[in-house]
Amino acid sequence: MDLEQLEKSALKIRKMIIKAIGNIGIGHIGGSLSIVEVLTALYYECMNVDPENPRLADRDRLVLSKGHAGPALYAVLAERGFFPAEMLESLNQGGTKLPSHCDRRLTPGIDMSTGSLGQGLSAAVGIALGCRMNDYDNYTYAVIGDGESEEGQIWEAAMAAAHYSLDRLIAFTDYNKMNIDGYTRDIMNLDDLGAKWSAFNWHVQRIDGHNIELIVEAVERAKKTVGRPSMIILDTIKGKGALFAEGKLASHNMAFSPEDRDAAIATLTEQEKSYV
Ligand SMILES: Cc1ncc(C[n+]2csc(CCOP(=O)(O)OP(=O)(O)O)c2C)c(N)n1
Ligand SMILES: [Mg+2]
Repeated sequence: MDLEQLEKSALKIRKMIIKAIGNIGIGHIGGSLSIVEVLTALYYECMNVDPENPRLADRDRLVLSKGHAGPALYAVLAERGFFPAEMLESLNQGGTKLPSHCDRRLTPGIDMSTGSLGQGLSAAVGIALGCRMNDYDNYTYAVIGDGESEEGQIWEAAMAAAHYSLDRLIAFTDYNKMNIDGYTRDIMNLDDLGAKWSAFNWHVQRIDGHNIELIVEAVERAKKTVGRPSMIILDTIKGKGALFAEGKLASHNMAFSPEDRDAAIATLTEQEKSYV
């Protein structure tokens, strides 16, 4: 897909997320909207997945370690044909296959259950090790939060991935500078995050996390890295693309009105029109 089409898809996915969360009036809108571009780049361009066969043994895998951003991944999976888009209307409601946090037993295309922060990267390390033992020619991706990076288990996983030279593990940090109720610099300063991952012997890149072209290029470089896992730090804005949420600490798990929902969707529809 060309870049313009990818960017247009990202706008559509933003609208789907706002609509799905807006349907119940509250949810993790901020951290969902900050990862739209990375998920679009991965599922439309970088990953080898088959929506008809979501459990193929040698597929690429993604662990959304910041599992509260499930709605973003659901929108992308729906758009890619893993399940009908109408299912998004059941988000986080009784009996749904789309709970607010990812559950691999319920949702086609979800590779790991997540939500207890800190654990997902360890799961991704185990998955990457298992795939290598099976001689699969695939990649394991993980998306972690910056607030999540304050968890000690992240750094145990970082050490293990380097120890086992997992060069088919490619992780992203959604560096939106915000935790649940404050800025990461105030809660637990991550300081020079890139230097930390480098010190753990990861290949490190840092890019604008809302630029799909840069994300695809960074993944290409990560795939060429031999003998070390890769960390791609994404500078992002929490709540990106929805006026009522963008750049706001309160966007973490936010209630918003149907009027705010409709205004945000209308703005995105206008932006879509600038694409053919
Ligand atoms: C082990 C654990 N502790 C606390 C929480 C509650 N919690 C949910 S989201 C969140 C904030 C995480 O911040 P970050 O990783 O930066 O997420 P983002 O900004 O991307 O939404 C917290 C503390 C949790 N889910 N798991
Ligand atoms: Mg954050």
